[in-house]
Amino acid sequence: MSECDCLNKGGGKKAEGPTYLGLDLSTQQLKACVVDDNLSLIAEAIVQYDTDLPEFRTTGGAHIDKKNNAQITSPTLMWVKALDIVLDKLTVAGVDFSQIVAISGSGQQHGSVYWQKGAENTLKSLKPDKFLHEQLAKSFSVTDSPIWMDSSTKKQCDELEKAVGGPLKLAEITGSRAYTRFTGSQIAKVRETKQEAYNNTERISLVSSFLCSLFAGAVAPIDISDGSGMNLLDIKSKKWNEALLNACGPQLKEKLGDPVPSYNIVGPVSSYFVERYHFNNECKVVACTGDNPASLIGMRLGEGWIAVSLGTSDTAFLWLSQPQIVLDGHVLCNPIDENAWMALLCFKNGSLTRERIRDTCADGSWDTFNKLLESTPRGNFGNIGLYYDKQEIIPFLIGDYRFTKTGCVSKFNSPENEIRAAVEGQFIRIRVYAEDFGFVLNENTKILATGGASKNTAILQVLADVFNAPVYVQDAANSAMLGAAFQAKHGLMHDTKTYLDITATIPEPHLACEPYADVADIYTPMVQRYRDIVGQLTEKK
Ligand code: ADP
Ligand code: XUL
Repeated sequence: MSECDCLNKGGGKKAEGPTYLGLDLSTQQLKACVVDDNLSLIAEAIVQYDTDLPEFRTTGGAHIDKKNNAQITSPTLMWVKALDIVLDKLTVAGVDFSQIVAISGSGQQHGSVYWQKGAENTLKSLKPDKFLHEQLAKSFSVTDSPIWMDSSTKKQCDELEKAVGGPLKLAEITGSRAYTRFTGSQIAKVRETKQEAYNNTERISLVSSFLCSLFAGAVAPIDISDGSGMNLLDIKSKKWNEALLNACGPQLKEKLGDPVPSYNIVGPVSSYFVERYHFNNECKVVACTGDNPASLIGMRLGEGWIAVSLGTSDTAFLWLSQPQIVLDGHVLCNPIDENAWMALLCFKNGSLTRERIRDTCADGSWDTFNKLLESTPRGNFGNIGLYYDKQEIIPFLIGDYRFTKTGCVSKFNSPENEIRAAVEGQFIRIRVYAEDFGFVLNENTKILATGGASKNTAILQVLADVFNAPVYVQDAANSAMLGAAFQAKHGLMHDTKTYLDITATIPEPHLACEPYADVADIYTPMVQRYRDIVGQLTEKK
């Protein structure tokens, strides 16, 4: 059975009371789930873009420009078509849409959608007897949305930093220095390179607020948490920064609309969904947010916990009670509590790089990959590998780099050395930047893992060893999708119940791996060697 056929994974459970719909419009797939009033999963469906929508010819959900491989986009209409399909899959799974009282969603962060003039009218008058994708085919002034993998906006980043007095100042205002994938520089590039399209754009959405707009039947506001991934929002006042807006494009404030708290109710579900899928017309649409903020909602992180998401990107994040100013990493507004923030580190070369090493060293099989990984000792005889298929965010490097104890080599002795070097290198990288950010790693640290690779215990064992901390997992590996469903309930109940009350019913995470006793002796020096290697490599550039 393919992943896409795994419908109604809750075993066809029927909910008695109200239910909540959560979606995650991620890089490689659109996932949707329905949870009951206790937040237990009752149905789930997935649309994998590459295989379920082959007509868009994506690889890993994206198009890499042939002439400029820093330019990476996804067809906006593919996401619309994916929503048509995922809702049909939920229907086949027996979901009763009339029981759903609230909907929310999460989206890959930073990507942008350009609504053509007149698109909002189309959204408001959708015909229930037609698919969304048929009706919205001409609604986008830029048909290929720039996504978070893009790194083609260096020039616009420099201009943004200049507009407010340098990288540190930009980080102080927006929580991040200028990053190429952040939406401000992406919008500035569209304005410069596709002027007519920019002028024909009535509204600009993030991927999350775009998903929300489809359900709301009107262009939905951007929430403050995903909005903090744009280099445009003041993360303390929660308002757009005028100087930064002006640096990116004319009338940008009108095109973006005012940002809202992440748990905000945007409005009732559009009549399209009431008539086509029999949603209740009282069903509310709650603002959608970024996938990392949504994961924070789905993971219910307590004190001492660090979340590590092993998806298309590898990310690490935690709850922050105060914003701090950092150059490597991001501070975002918190999606649950308006008086808190979250720390985020993102590494572009996550699962797709592990897949590349699996394909070259383990015949494309995770089982073989795991056997080879487990057959090598912790520390890998001193071999360290850095594998950056795409321009990495931190460290700013691209390419493969292999080091034995004695120096740089072009190849390791065996596939198992290469596999362990790749996995250890990825987790040492997360540890180094987490420590630099100020994440405290001590005997109380616990890691909560999520994302596609978190079902792989051999990989999680390396994570536990490198961090010298136990790794836990939740029953469902997709915390962003679940977090969106939880946010639907949180948004609906926000005036009367706290997030902690609402999520009190979710099961505690369970222990997946504990670190071996010898790991501090092995990895403390390796972390230092990695720092030295990165120092040398980045200095050379
Ligand atoms: P996204 O970031 O698009 O939401 P996911 O979190 O769903 O992605 O992760 C997708 C990735 O999960 C795939 O690219 C795949 O490499 C990885 N994955 C799936 N199963 C395994 C496994 N058993 N071992 C390691 N990685 C896996
Ligand atoms: C976070 C980031 C990625 C995307 C896609 O800053 O760029 O994690 O959200 O998952």
